[in-house]
Amino acid sequence: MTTTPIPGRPRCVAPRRARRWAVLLAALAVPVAAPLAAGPGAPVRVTHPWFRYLLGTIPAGGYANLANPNPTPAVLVGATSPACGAIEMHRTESRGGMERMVAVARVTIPPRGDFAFAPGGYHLMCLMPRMHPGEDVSVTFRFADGAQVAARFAVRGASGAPVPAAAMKMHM
Ligand SMILES: [Cu+2]
Repeated sequence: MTTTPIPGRPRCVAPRRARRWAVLLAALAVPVAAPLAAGPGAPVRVTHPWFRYLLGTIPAGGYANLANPNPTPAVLVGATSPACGAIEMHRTESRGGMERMVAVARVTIPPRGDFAFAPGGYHLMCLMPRMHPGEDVSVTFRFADGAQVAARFAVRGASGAPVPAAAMKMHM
């Protein structure tokens, strides 16, 4: 599966070396998550989920808040959606005034804590998006313990503002 770079636009994928480091660091950062602790807890709660959609040829950023109601960490290892060719988890870094995105393999939601995918920080990167502003599309989060949590993501346009119902039929 490949994406076609848009001339003049940076591809939204991390350089291979950065990605390897990100995977390694992510692996080190997870303290062998709660080995066989308590059984499956309550599902992680997903609130305010939305995508910023630009064009079908440009990855769409996905944002949401994830709340872990359990006394053990929840380790998110990926997400899928029928509206995306693939979903990567990215972190935006700024270094020397330059912003770039680094792919991360996993994200840990602390016990009874929250984790935010938000503009300028961690986000879901929906590659080859198939969606239109005004719709909502399904995303399934996958966790290290095998749990899956589905959420409906509202699709917004470039501004990130909620799309009024009247605009829904226009599909941009
Ligand atoms: Cu990204």
